[in-house]
Amino acid sequence: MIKVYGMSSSGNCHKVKLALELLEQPYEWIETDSAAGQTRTPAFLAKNPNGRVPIIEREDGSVLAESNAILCWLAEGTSLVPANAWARAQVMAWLFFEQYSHEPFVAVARFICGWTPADSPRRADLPRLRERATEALAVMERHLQAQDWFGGQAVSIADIALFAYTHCADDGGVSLAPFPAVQAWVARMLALPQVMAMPSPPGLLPAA
Ligand SMILES: N[C@@H](CCC(=O)N[C@@H](CS)C(=O)NCC(=O)O)C(=O)O
Repeated sequence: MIKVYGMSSSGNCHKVKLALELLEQPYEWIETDSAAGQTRTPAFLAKNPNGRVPIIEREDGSVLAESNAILCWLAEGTSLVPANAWARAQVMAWLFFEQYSHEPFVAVARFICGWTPADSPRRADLPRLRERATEALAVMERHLQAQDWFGGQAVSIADIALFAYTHCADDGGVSLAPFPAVQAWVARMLALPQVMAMPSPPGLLPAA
């Protein structure tokens, strides 16, 4: 059985949980609190020298890091990845978009609001992060005005990757209110029986 080392309130880790649930694949979840330094212990660094969750570990001890690489591996040959090469490349484009243009802003704003003290100097970054997060959501809105899903005609790993931090963007003070198509897509995702919302950060502080 696959082991997943992840933190339940992390969107990158939530992606892996959602994919395994959608694929109805059994797994063992090992709660690993990155905010408490559990990804920086010698034992964890031996598995992932980059010191971050999620990782998956197979029965032979081999390890894979990076949430979107994990999604690709888990979903290989399933309905969560289109068989057509062009459609599959579109899915990849959204995965790279998520890591470069979305997660560094939506997720980081949420991290600052949820895990740093109210007087943290990092809070000075929030206006810029929220601006960039809103730009990413506008790109998603434009796509979703014409299509129900990110990877073609059905839910795919692109939807899983983007859902992870989008559905709780408000935790970081990033509003979905200007984006009705994004809100409708979030509702479509949550209507899937295997898809659940992510737990809030342990100490969610006022977003302002
Ligand atoms: N690009 C990585 C990002 C992983 C990441 O940033 N993980 C955070 C939790 S969301 C972490 O483990 N941080 C611990 C640390 O930096 O010490 C992925 O998609 O898996």
